[in-house]
Amino acid sequence: MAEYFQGIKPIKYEGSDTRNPLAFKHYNPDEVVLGKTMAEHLRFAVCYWHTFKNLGADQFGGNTIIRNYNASSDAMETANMTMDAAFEFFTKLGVNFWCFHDRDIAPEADSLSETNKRLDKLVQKAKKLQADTGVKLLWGTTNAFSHRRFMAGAGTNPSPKVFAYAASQIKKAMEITKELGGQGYVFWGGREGYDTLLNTDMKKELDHMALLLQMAVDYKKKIGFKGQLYIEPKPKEPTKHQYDFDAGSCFAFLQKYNLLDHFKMNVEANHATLAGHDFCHELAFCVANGILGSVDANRGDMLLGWDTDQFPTNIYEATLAMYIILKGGGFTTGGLNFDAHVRRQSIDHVDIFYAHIGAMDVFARGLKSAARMIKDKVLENAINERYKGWAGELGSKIENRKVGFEELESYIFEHGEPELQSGRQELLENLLNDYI
Ligand code: XLS
Ligand code: NI
Ligand code: NI
Repeated sequence: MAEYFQGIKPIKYEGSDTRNPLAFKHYNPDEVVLGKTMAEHLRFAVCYWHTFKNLGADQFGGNTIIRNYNASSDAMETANMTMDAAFEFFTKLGVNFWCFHDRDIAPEADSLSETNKRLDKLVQKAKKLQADTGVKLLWGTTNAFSHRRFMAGAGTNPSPKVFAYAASQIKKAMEITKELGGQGYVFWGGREGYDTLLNTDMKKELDHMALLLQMAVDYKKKIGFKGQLYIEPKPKEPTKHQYDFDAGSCFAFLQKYNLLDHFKMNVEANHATLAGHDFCHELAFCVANGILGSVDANRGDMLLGWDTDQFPTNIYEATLAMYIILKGGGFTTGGLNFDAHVRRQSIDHVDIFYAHIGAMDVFARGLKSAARMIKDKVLENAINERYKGWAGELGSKIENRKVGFEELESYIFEHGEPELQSGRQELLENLLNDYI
């Protein structure tokens, strides 16, 4: 088989003193941290769409990146070469998982049935490559947002015929995800929102979006797909407003439509910031409500207000994120998927290696620091101390609904002003920095 990433050998852990830019300084897959290996904790995945299909185009200019696996004028041949290159990359990088949209791996044909036949060919190829390399599928998904038929949404489209098309695509994408042993399936509603309220029946659209998800749940049961379903919140872009705005609005939506038992969240760092939150807020909200599933690990740029999908580099944020994830019980079906692409000027194939190595090292450092914080109970002790009143007599009476407004009023009449305590934010910030 052709070698696409020539001159690059499998990436190894060499420790923090190495000067080799093509080695891990912190990610040591077999090193045990809190009872599990780093590979088991972090469950890194490479995404197909950005890493192999992104060629540097932006709103103002076309492709800048030329790939040797993208060289054929025949779309199916290109698809085959791209997949060979992808598995060579996964193997050389040493990740255990990948993620893809149906349309990433096989080009559309003139009809859905022809498109599905093309897809089947690439799925068989992926199945073989997975078996040969041991790389597994973290999650699959469908692209129901790029083609012009989806310009007004998929499940929220004003036309039932487009709804039917989206349903057919999801049906097939769930089948192939099952065929490839996928551990999850993601719904990202790129165009499930609106561009203007002037042409939008919001109630109808929300009801229809729920119907599409309910049908997906039914079909999942029917085919016996055991993977976890995820919703990936994002507040906007490409729409002005996306209904899956953030984890909080998805949580409310799932409850309203009786879908909560079937879905967890796939939290993307850059989407959190677009929603006016931060990555850790979204993670903490999900942990607090038992809906954390998986993570799209990337970052935005403070000065650019869109989904720039850059590789994560912030050790501080990765430490707190890993702390929240570990305290939430860690990943089960999910993992850290690098939904990120190299910058437009990073045109060499070595750049996608640097990007992933750096990002993996950032989360490996985050994991190790978070594990030490957990062992030392730094935040845990401070939080327990802060809430300790709730373990006392008054607190437990309130929590167990033994008292109401009248009893609480009498209590205050009798005991007077509550005593106050410091929030200790600066001390805790200093302590966190000590662990990084
Ligand atoms: C786009 C999303 C997308 C999903 C998968 O902003 O992040 O890439 O992860 O459809
Ligand atoms: Ni994403
Ligand atoms: Ni995104």
